[in-house]
Amino acid sequence: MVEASRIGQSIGFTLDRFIKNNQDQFQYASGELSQLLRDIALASKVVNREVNKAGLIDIMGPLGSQNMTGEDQQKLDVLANIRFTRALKKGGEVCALISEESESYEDLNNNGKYVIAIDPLDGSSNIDVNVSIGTIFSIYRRKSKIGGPIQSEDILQKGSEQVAAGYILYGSSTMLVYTTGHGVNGFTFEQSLGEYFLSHPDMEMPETGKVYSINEGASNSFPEPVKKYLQFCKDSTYTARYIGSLVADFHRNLLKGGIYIYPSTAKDTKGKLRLMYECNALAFISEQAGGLATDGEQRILDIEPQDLHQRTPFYVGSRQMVEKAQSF
Ligand code: P6P
Repeated sequence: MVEASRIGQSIGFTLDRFIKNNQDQFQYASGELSQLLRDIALASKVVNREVNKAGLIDIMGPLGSQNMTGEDQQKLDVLANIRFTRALKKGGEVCALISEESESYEDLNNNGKYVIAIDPLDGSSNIDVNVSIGTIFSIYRRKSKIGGPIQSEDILQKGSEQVAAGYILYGSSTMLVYTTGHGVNGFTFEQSLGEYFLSHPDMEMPETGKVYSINEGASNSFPEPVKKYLQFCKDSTYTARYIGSLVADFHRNLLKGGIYIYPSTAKDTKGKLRLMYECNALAFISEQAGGLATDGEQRILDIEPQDLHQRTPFYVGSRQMVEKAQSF
């Protein structure tokens, strides 16, 4: 309770102040985490400004190129990737960056002690229709010798190796939510001051809920257990909510309770979502908030990655709902 009250008293603290007040929880040199989160917060402020005026400047619409996974790149995707890469390179703490927008990892700072996996702008197909979009990031500690060449042991780490993770939701308000393994805290961006303020201390995902989030357009090719679980949701008169932007759907479930499912389908036989820079971060956050995240069989955080861009089926949300879905 002491912990919660300490955090409770911090409502209204800026992100910087909150990190400083809680940096003793970070198992490595405290200044490093502050620098990493400051770099990410800075880049998110720039991206937020560009997202908020996307309609005004000709930076909308497809760039005409495709990212390495063959998805149409929206101009803001590319801009966001540049912003986060530049901020993290300048910050000096990151040795390698894994991004949805780049085929291989990027070498940033040879003496950096951290590896970051990031989806700079997830849900980008929603940009042109003014629907919330998000940034998702995972932070790992480098395993190999500092200053030496990056090794695959640095790059392909299990989700359980994350030292921090978070997301930014560019929605009706812009929020940054992160964990370092000691609970989950949410910060709301105050545009006029250009600062994030603690608005959601000690976030906890409700044990259960009545919202299921899945793209039923693909339901004909869902695995039988998923079809059975969906029927259970309908028989239980649950509500269907699908924004089509992972961060927005996840954030709603974190606050109100619910389950988000992206199963394997005929089109995406391993699921559509990416383990390294979408699912691992949200799985870490959901477990820290009392929720659950699996691939239908095992914890997302236990999956041994084989490839930077590998996909996985994703069942995430309120503990009892994910357990129920697993029971089918
Ligand atoms: P579908 C957006 O492209 C995304 O990666 C997630 O943000 C979102 O939840 C999902 O894909 C939507 O995919 O196949 O339902 O359009």
